[in-house]
Amino acid sequence: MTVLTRAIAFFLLTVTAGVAAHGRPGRPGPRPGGPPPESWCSPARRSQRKPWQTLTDPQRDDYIRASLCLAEMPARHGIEGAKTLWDELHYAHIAQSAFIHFVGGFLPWHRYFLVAHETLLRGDCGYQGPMPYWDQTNDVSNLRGAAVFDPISGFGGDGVGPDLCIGDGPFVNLTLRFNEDLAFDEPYCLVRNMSECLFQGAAPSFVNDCLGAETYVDAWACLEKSPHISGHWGVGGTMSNTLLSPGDPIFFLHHGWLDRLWWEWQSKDLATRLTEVDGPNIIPTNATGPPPGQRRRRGMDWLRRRGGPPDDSTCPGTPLGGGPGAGLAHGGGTKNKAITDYFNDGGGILTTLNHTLWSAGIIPNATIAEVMDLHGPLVCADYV
Ligand SMILES: [Cu+2]
Repeated sequence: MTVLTRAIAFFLLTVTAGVAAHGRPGRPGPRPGGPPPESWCSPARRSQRKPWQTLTDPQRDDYIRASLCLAEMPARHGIEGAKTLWDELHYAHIAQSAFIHFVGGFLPWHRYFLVAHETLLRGDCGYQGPMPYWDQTNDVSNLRGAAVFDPISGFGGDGVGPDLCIGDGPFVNLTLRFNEDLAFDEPYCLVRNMSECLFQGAAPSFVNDCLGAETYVDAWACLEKSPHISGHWGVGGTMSNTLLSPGDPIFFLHHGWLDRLWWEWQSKDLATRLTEVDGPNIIPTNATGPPPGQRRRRGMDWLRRRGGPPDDSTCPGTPLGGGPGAGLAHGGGTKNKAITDYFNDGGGILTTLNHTLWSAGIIPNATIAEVMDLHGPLVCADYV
């Protein structure tokens, strides 16, 4: 059994483990042992999510400190090959990449992953400030000058040299371990290869198109393409790899922005959109993994060859054409019950509120229903 099939087997086994309590270390939480009532998340309890640009210098410093702490704290979730908590977060995304992208659960799973990340930041590394996100509105024409990439107060800048490892900032020595196939024998660096051109899909005009969508499927497919892909490809390198992207700490700020946009869309009609989810629960082909026969590609090999944008020919045509969601939004999922039954979607090929969300044991499994409301007890956050 390869490492990857072992991981998938682990995933399929543990994803059925049920939904447990929601105690969250580092935050005021309910008593362990039972889910809190819906009313638990009072405004005073909500985690504040703010644009990075609005954080004070001490808040930025503390967030960077806590992020570096995650990359040093020993792994503790039983994941083979993981040395640090950062590795474990990385693993949780890589191991199920084919089940969380280009599917209806894309937005809910990444919301849940933000909670997993926040839980570790606060519980293991003592972070107490607001959760930052990357508001990209004003950075479209000046990607490299964006505050988030400041080498002193931010996440450092572009890649340099032949390997395009980042050349400055606090994460210059960050070590990534898991490769696309979950092998972990050859650590590698954080790579960036910025493209302002590929970032253009983050422009407000495209964002506003998504916010105007009428249905969940249209909103999800729109958001996952541009601005989502535009942020990944605009930063490039590690971020432009569908599996490996959470290795770059900017990933969590990018997905915070995307989640804010989903919440903004939901907030236009909460009566409907707090329970509206749809789309396939699995992609028809493993579009996010390496081609057959190339399973053993190393993370660094991939990044060396494709450290740049996946396809320059899409530039300057914006928004990105043929991206995720295209042709998938209304079906195309597998009918292989051996897989779909594990998600608790009733055996069908469409994503339901009952769909199981899994984080390799970093936080308890949850259902999509539990992350739909930002003010529910599981997420309990506010975009301010
Ligand atoms: Cu992802």
